[in-house]
Amino acid sequence: MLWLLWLGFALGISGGKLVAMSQTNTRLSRIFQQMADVLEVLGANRFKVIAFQKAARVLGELAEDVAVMDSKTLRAVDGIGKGMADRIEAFVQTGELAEAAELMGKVPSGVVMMLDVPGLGPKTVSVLWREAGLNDLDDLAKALDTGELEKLAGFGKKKIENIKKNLVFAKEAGKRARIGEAMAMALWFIDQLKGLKQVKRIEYAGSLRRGKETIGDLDLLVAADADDVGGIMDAFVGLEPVVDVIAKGKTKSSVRTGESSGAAGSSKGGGISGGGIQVDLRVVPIESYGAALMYFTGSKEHNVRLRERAISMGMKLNEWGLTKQDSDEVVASGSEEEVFEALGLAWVPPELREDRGEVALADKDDLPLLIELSDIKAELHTHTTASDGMWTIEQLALAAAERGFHTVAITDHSKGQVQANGLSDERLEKHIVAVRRVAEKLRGKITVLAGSEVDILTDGRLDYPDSLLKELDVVVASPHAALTQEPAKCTARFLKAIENPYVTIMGHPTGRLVGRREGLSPDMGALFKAAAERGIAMEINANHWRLDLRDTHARAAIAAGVKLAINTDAHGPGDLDQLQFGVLTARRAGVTKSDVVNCMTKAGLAKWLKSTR
Ligand code: DGT
Ligand code: CA
Ligand code: CA
Ligand code: ZN
Repeated sequence: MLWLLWLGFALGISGGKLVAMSQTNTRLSRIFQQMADVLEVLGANRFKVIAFQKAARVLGELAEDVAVMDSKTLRAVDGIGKGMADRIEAFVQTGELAEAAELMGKVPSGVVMMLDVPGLGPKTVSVLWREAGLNDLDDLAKALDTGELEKLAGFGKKKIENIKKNLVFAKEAGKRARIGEAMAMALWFIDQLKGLKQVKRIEYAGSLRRGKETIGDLDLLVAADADDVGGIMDAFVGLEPVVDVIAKGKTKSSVRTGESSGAAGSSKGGGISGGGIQVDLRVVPIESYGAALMYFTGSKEHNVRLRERAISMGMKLNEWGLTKQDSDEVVASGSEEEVFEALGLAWVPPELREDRGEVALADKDDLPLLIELSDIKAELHTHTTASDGMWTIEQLALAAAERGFHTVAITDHSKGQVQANGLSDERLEKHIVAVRRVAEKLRGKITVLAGSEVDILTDGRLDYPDSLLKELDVVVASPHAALTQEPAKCTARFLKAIENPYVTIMGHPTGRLVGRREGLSPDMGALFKAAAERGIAMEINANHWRLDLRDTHARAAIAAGVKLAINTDAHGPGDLDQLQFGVLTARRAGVTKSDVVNCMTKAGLAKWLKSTR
């Protein structure tokens, strides 16, 4: 199971050891939480359930890596008893936990999937399975339609309506993996295969290369000689994560991995359930690599547009190349640039290939100069140990400095976020002093700003009084509760928050979780108008669970003249690496660096922050 450990590294590409640490903890935390859920479904002893829940929570928050802890230290961690410590050590040594697999075997996999439907807790799932005899999501859908569930105690009309709605969402979401998981998996496969001497080139194509927030399957493209294809395919289907070979051929093979990769969409499970992700590998001769990369990058709609253009120019375009219609003479095929050029087009960045007007822009050589990861110079939404983060103020600031940022804002949660240890008014006062102290100490290295991620309350008021907000340099106002509010109410709520004179950024404006929670649907047009007038920024939260504003929203935002912020919402080591997904989303929206406050110079950013007051 070495590849699992590698996934940890892949998720935090530049963080080195620290990153892998948090991944072991996170993975175990998820496994323990899922074991707690399954135990509860099975009606196990309550204390046993609680022990697993507690261990899951402790591991989720632990700053030190259990993989490198000595046995004594591990046993001394509050909330980790001897039994849990034994399990942790077994997992660290072998990369798996037999007990977890055994436990999962006692419950049909369809029942485990029910746990991933938002709003269905283990207690409800237990009743559905053990009393109503439902074994999977299809059973559940049928029972919802026939009205059979209304006979069960505790299943009122409203609850049933809610389950119905969430089931539709979960079924759709369950088919696709989040980009964070898909990216890690793709990089893992590429890393394994690029070392083969037969492989001349290898890249990921498809929706991943276009930076979509969710990925249906991975598309890998290899360049090699025809004689070498067999060996490459043998190596591919023999890789460790592969549990199922769907097809193995002379140009294409498809496999399925065993890891759920979040395909089941679970933020708590996602490890020991779920159906894995499909990986397609295609091998082409190096001469047609460019045309093939274009074809398999898609999107289908973009490809159709290009083929039409080729035909209108007396040519044919397919995965083998651009050829003359009458003679089949190859016009271009080796590189994407050559093919685009032969079509009279500027090279189109993959993120824009969605048939949203990009071909017309490429025709006029008028494509936007898209933002790049290296353009980001500031992080404006972070959490420390003061609320629910794993880093101290100084650790966080140093990590940001190491990335080459000139500014970082510390924005811990406000008091309404009780479960996230949000700061009371008094604690915030003290926290500001602590932040200023670190700022002084690190002067010359990085500018450290005092901020808050203040809750937007249900009625649009903020969770701190203006007198306190006034003391802060950065105020990120975000919704964390009432995330099913109806659109009109939610729009009014957010407009009120935007009007607050101290707000600088509106954070993750829908509160959705990709594949897990739909979130709010305010009238974005109205919000963008108000934000543009106030001169404040709307956030693209870069965490691959969030990614809101989403691409289409961000596109509308810049059209409305709204500034954007791209923040990681970092809670610990590795989280700053999430930035890549925020940048991909922005690129899909045609965002340039001048649209994004995180790309400003140090002085420019300071000036903008002042201007919002
Ligand atoms: P996904 O996997 O659902 O996230 O989305 P894609 O875009 O990766 O779609 P996929 O994996 O079915 O195919 C990869 C690319 O291959 C797709 O973006 C365009 C190309 N392609 C596949 N099938 C067709 C087709 O029937 N016609 C055209 N023009 N292109 C295709
Ligand atoms: Ca795909
Ligand atoms: Ca595919
Ligand atoms: Zn946050």
